Amino acid sequence: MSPKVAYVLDVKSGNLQSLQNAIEKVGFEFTLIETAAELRAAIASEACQKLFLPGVGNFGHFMRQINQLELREPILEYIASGKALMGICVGLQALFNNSEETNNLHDENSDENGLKLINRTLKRFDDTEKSVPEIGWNSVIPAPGTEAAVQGKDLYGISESRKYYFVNSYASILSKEETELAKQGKATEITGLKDCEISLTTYGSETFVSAISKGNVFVTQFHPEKSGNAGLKIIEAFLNGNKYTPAVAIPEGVKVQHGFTRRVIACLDVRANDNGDLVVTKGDQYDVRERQVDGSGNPVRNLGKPVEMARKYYEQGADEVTFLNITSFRNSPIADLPMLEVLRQTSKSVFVPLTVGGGIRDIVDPSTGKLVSALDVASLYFRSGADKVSIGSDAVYAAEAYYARGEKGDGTSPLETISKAYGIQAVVVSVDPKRVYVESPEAAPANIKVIPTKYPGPNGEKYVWYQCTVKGGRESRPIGVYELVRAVEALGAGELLLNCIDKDGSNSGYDFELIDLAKSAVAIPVIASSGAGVPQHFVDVFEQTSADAALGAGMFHRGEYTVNEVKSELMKNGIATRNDVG
Ligand code: 1PR
Repeated sequence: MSPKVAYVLDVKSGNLQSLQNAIEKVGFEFTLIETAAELRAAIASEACQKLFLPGVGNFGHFMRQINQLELREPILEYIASGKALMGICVGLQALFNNSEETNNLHDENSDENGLKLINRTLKRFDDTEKSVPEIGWNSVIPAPGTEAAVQGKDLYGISESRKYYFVNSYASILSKEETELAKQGKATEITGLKDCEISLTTYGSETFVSAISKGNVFVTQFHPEKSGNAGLKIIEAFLNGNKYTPAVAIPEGVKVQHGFTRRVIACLDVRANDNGDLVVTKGDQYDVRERQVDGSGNPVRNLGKPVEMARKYYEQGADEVTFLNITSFRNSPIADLPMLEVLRQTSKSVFVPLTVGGGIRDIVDPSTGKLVSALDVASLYFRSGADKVSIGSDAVYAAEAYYARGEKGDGTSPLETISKAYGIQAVVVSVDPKRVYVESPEAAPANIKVIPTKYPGPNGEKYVWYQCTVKGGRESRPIGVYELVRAVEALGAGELLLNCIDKDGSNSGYDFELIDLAKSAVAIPVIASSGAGVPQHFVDVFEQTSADAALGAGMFHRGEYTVNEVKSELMKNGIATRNDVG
């Protein structure tokens, strides 16, 4: 029997915590390989039979890291040895010749070139018709004529009826002619794909290669470690050497909707209560204290324990879980060890993306008096199990500075430093705007985008602009949402979490005018937030806006509805969603 050990190559380009948790969850030990010497020793060792090559972020950076660590040759030697290799995301891309993501696409000697095992170039998705990056859940279908398709089996457990989590702006996109060839069962005739068994995914109008099995190498563009139980099955199948597994039976009456889905996110606002315990809370327009309590003041609303609630929502089918540490603008997150522990515990049992926000900025460590950079704070969150960090207040300051500099970054803001180090897909900007009503567009401050509103203000004002705030809505800033989101996209945000203080906790549905405004400004995905009160609100926001995801808090925390109920309502209304519980 082969030893139950998974080896993982650390190219020092991103965060391996989620993969470690997934490997341990399926009963294998996790062994990190950090140097060329260690990799060569692993090739020689009987104990090493399965190696992961995980990657996130920028292709050029990933390849440069491989070269700097002198790993290029040993990786090729490992593959030549015949032992099994599984690449994930940029770990798939590394097999290709090159990517449009690099600046040196045509330079034969560039240290950003791929391993050239697949003679193709990765291309960027067309962002005129869809959000880029692709962030979310999509189907992975074996190309017609491949062994898995012919046998009706699943390649390493990848099931057509399931969805998998993707985060990518670049992919091995097929041309129209290549897509046609693939449909005719001739995928091996496509340039570079001879000897490959491929699976395909469609995003917008583009079809790309989302998984490849070639000899002892198996690679996926999606993240199995973040794809719930469906993804854990793939990791398990790879580690157990089960190339073809019986196809997952689709229960009677269940209709599989193929394709990209809109996401449903459960959000947990977390803060210390008056006894110092971290609790999940929820406010009305950001006020999280109970009202009209006699005598002893207004305690923080306590809706439950963060780890337990996150697990519950995962089990109910939440596509992502977000924690917002809502008082860390006052406290230092590095002093907030319980929050780090919440992340550590949650990430061991929640295998969908975890985002954490609150207090991501340069700070002074209260225990040592030393400056800790926002990048270090983010790294601490990533090491504790977060997949993305969310920046609120500091992103507003960065956007203001961007305009003050004449629409330029200077590379020093937390938004820029974190997205440079971890990739834009790891950085969400959380926006906390308030409606400001005006009688006419001229009545608003200069250079602020004003829109007509269907919901006039208290004095009948027919126009509105959305003013950004910082410090949990306590301080308004002289910048509008439209201006802010354009700036943060340029500075390296990969996604927007679009709250709305007027709607927060109101149970009256999302603010579509705000969502349309943000979507018109950027190509990155937008998460609608604030105001969800019933499952129908999720249907409405997906039918009436192009929001990529929708987030709910109070309606889930108060136990009024479950995430499954939201998903059922979406399916009833023909909106593609991940139906993947269990
Ligand atoms: O500024 O980088 O330290 O980040 C602070 C983060 O904490 C920001 O993302 C900010 O939105 C959040 N925050 C700060 N104070 C509050 C508060 O409530 N007092 N919560 C707060 C914001 C908004 C949503 C909420 C939705 C959905 N919470 O996350 O969950 O509005 O609620 P609903 O579905 O019940 O309507 P920094």
